[in-house]
Amino acid sequence: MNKTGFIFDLDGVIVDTAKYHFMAWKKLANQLGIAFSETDNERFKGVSRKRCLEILLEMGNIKATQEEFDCWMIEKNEDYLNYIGTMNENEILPGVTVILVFLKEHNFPIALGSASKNAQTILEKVKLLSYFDLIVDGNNVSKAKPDPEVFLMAAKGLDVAPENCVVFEDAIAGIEAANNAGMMSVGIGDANILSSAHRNFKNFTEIDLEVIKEIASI
Ligand code: B16
Ligand code: MG
Repeated sequence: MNKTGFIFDLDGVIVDTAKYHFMAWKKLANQLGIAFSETDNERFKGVSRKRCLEILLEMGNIKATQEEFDCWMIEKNEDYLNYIGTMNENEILPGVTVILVFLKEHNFPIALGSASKNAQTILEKVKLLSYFDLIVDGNNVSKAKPDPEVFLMAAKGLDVAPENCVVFEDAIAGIEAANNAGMMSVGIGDANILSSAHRNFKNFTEIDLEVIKEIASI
């Protein structure tokens, strides 16, 4: 039987980096005189850095020159990298490591499928990099979720057919991307929000190994 490939989103699935993204966007928003709340930050989850800045500037009705835009992108990322500077394995979301250890022990192909350009740095910081056979992130893709590009690239890299891949995602656009790729989508978070997912769990502690075995048909 063909092996199942497991693809993990990063922010909101493996670690909660959204709070650090929020701090960095909030700092820039304050500087530009734009009101920016945690609710506004929800719109930024799973969205590329460039698109996030475009949305922020639209919110503030600010027209930026290309030079300003590039400068604010760099500034936001430098602040973000500062905030995540002290991240360590204590920030891995509950239940994630147990699943990764199990998948690795059973030789399942594992990939990361994230919009972040800082994915590798974060996996290194939380000491999970060695679990991943492949990283597909914001540095590799040209089309953002809900386009299936990121997950199709991961399936190809893992040499697993899309229909044999399972995607763990916390964002609506990510679930749609997985569905568009013809993969099994597993929503991590609020089932009412992630209603288009094939399976839903609040977090990884709800996914016991029996569920993984069932999904992987072992
Ligand atoms: P960066 P994910 C996404 O990660 C975040 O959810 C989103 O808020 C962020 O803007 C995006 O990565 C880009 O991140 O600025 O580090 O390149 O959920 O796709 O893992
Ligand atoms: Mg996410």
